[in-house]
Amino acid sequence: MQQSVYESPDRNLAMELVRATEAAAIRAVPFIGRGDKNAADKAAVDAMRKFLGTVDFDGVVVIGEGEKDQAPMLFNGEHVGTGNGPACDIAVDPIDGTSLTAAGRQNALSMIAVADRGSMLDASSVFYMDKIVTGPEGIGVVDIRKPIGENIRALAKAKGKPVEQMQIAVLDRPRHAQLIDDIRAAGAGTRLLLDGDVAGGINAARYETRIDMCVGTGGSPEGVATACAIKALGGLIQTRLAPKTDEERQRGIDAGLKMDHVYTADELVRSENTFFVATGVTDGGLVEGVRRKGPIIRTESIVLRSRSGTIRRVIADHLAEKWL
Ligand code: VTB
Ligand code: MG
Ligand code: MG
Repeated sequence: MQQSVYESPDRNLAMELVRATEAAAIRAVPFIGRGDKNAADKAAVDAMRKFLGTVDFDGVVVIGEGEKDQAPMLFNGEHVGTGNGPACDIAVDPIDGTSLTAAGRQNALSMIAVADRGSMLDASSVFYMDKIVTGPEGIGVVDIRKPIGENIRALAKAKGKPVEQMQIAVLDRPRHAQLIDDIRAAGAGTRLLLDGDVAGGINAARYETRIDMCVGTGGSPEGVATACAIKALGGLIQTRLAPKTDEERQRGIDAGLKMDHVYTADELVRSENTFFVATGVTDGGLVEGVRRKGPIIRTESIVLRSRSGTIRRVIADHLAEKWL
């Protein structure tokens, strides 16, 4: 990796980033359950852009989620931050789960991942990737090229628990019908996600959750963002690009991406200095959603930093009068 001419992003950046995801989550609240996912996304995108503009760093958006769904987004190549300070790559999803938000369902969150400039894989030309994510026990044990049943058995053994107790998170999509059958046939249980395989992946890697593995085909942006989090959590992530058409495949190849290649965490994000921050929009398995408590708006966020391996939960009480 090319060494940045600026200093590396340091620990303080995490606290600055959490302000941006908090703002995006708070601004999305009026749109929860209102049926308009683009309006929710736009409110979050605008808030995130505005808050990031005040942060002392020189960020460039490598992955601004939204293109696949033709939703409002921070654009790939867009510069964010004051321009003073560390040069960083950014993967951002102002709302992961805009449909969840619009419907008033659980598990919508706002997230941003940051790493040293030039370190994130720009997978934007291919919208989907196959992914497998586990905790540290999966390293050297699980392999995306192997059948799912084999992976589940191997991970169960490494974790020292019966296969029957294994819980596998999968996006609930028609494309996963066979995968879901195979998981159940192996004797494990599925935890079907309506959206949000970033939170699913993090929960697979986190210590003390009920999810053992997150698997299936999901968004490429979410894959790179998840890798930033996994580098802090110490788990396993493997992905393989999953173009839907020959044309998309060729676009990926032209952009320098390797098809049929298993991308590891280190290939998805080459930096050892990654940050991952998420704030709940609606209540979820990773973080609670925004809630109003009289004069206060309360947010819950998770802040991960790979250098230290720390996971922090940040509960913030914001004065409602300043926001409304
Ligand atoms: C997933 C999921 C996201 O997009 O990555 C996904 O984690 C996959 O695409 O929350 P499809 O929805 O087309 O299956 C989201 O659902 C939305 O960004
Ligand atoms: Mg989104
Ligand atoms: Mg998303």
